[in-house]
Amino acid sequence: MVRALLYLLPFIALSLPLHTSCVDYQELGAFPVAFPAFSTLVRAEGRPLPSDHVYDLFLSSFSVAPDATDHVWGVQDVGRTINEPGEIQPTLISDVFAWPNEVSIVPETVFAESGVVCVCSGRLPPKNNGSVALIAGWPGNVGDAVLISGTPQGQPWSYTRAPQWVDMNGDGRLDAVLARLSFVLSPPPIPPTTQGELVWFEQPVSSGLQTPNWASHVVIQGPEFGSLAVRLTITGGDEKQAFLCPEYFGRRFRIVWTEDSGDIWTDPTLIRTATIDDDIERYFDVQLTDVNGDGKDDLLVVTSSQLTSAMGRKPNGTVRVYEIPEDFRSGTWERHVIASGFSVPGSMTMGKGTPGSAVLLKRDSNKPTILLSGDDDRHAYLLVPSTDDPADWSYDKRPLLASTGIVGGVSAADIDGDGNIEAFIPAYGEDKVHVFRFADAANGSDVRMVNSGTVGLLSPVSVIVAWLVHYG
Ligand SMILES: [Ca+2]
Ligand SMILES: [Ca+2]
Ligand SMILES: [Ca+2]
Repeated sequence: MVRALLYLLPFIALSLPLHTSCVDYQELGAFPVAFPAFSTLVRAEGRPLPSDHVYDLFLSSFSVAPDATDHVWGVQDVGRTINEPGEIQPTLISDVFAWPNEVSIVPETVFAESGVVCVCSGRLPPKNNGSVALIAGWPGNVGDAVLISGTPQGQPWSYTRAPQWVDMNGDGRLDAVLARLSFVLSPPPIPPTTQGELVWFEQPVSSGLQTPNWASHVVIQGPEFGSLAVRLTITGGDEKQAFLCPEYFGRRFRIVWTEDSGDIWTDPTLIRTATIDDDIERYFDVQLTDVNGDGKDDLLVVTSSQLTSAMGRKPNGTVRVYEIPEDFRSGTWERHVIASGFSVPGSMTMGKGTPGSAVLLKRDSNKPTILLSGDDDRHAYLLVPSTDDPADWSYDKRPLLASTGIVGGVSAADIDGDGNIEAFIPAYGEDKVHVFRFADAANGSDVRMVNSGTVGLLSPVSVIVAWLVHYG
């Protein structure tokens, strides 16, 4: 339905002069995938590999049409053909999932076996219940999906981001920890009611890879789309296991840990949370990485813009960095907003959001440029640091790509070992994945590249469709 609208509507050709002073880039090309949504690059492991720089690419794709078949794709050693992206031919991993979201690989440490793909899917109507599923055998003849996330009769949940693998009960087996969302759509104008929670699925004593319906345990209520497992310092210099929990609907950003000295999460009375921020933004994504190049990890966080007239103001989608305090349980997280002013084009903004996911284009010790998906604003951006000074948090936001529809989850790595970073940008409305290469500009040079794209006028679509597309 949305696709038909897109193609029927007139496009406006728009040439964007793109200008960066400390990063050089080129679009290598693109390859066709219907409705590409999430992209994930994973370092290949477990099989004879030609070099250290071997990455597999995973893609999810879904359609808003009620009877559509959705797909999970993989590209083995995507670096081999990266200079001719048009020759990239994804391999079908599965078409049994309704609304597949993030696709990733399960670390070899989980099952002592490489090549296990994990798929998270959405529950949203008109599709079926969401799930967390394991598929063994990648690359090659993959097996059937094993759904570890509970019984079909239970409450329907949607899973967006890949699990964090942590041994939560101390039995030596890594368990799957995820945020999940459940909500019920009502006839407009009644807004959907939402419930989010951080949950872990307990790896069974044996045959975890063949066993469906792992026992589930809820840690806290709130997180909906994602959580990130981290080990952070406390007073005295020790480290503790914790989970960073952005909340989109809850409009707060928290961290959760257990007071158990061995980081065992089975006693609910020992679980604690602290609020990192709650400035009414919609917290959407978090990564642990050294953003400013001072050698210490920071939190790279995206908050999403969405019109909320009921509150009398329009929240401002942002990219921001939090510096981690000495003791994460009690310290203050210093915030630096490095990009803001994102908005969804058009008059129909309900249920849409911008920006989307961010990834560091990290090559060496320099302060890295950030690649950012604009999501519903139909662009991809570069956030280019103004200087290499770690104390300078100013960035220039520069458009990299103008698309005809939603820009999906971006991914980047040096996938062919040439020292430059390659990035994949799914263009949902174009049925293709764009491929870019980034390099440091030569000293003193001012690199410039002109890219042309088209911007489509997306006519108003129903709130439900907007919700589905954004959160599928
Ligand atoms: Ca365990
Ligand atoms: Ca840092
Ligand atoms: Ca490269």
